Amino acid sequence: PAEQERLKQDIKTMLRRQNAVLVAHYYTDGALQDLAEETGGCVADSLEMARFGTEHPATTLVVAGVRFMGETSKILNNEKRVLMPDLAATCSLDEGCPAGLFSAYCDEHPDYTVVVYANTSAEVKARSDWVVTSGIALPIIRHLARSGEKVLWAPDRHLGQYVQKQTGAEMIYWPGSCIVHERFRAEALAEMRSRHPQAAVLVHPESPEEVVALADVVGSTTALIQAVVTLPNPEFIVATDAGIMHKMQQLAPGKVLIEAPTLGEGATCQSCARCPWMGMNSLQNLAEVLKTGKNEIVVSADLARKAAIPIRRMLDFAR
Ligand code: CIZ
Ligand code: SF4
Repeated sequence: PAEQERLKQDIKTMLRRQNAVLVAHYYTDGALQDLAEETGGCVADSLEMARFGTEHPATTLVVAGVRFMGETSKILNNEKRVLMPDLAATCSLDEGCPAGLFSAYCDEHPDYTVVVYANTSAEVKARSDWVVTSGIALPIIRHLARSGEKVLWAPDRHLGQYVQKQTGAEMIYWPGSCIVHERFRAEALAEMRSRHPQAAVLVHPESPEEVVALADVVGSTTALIQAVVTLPNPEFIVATDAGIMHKMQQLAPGKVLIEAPTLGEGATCQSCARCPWMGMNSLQNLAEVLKTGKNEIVVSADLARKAAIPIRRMLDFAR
């Protein structure tokens, strides 16, 4: 703890001296989330992280999250320095949607509007018409459906199918999934719910359809946090990355939070509902990048210009 305190003081000093601000995702370690808030940065979902970076005057953004979040920050703020605690922090959705193959898929379907989830590389974003996050996907797809557009959706097929059901849009899907959310199990969840009759079930739409079907609330991380604060239930069963519970518990200290069951739960599976890549962010490697300036995100000006168009379209729509 004394060591941890010293580390935090060092980080605070370096952030100040370098005119840097820390932006952390809800799925990262609680210590990082706390530090982001204590130092005037933000803890948020990917949409709010992107927006925060564009509005904050700092000249260095330190992004504690996964690679696509750092890239999005760099795309929107090409003149700023963007650092990440670990550049190997990727995402199964991003990894499962390589730009070359994706671009070919788009070329095969020229009459479709290309909508990609924020969890993609800069190259994939540059090939798209719209970028969306889970918090804004429904209204954007509804808007497109109303104007008669057909949607090519990538890369999370669970989220895509959920959005399709809600909006009735004509959609085709790239076959990607999140290794954390696809592990939630409907049968075990139903059983858990029957043991906790007072609990509300909160599900992120990256989860399989049969898990989403059991939810009292389906929504983005921000929406699920809001649900814990506003719903009267004393207990919540949470089907998304367990890192989110830090913020939930902070805002609603009296509520009981229960992790939803996952595949391989028990002796064979420690922290199944924890994104291994989000978990690569720590106070140690955060201090290290501030000290050395390593792990800077690079996106060429030309690529950033192209990828910024569909992201800005989303940000303008959300306004
Ligand atoms: O699962 C993720 O990586 C999420 C929920 C990202 C986001 O939009 O905040
Ligand atoms: Fe990607 Fe899933 Fe990890 Fe989010 S939780 S970064 S979607 S692998």
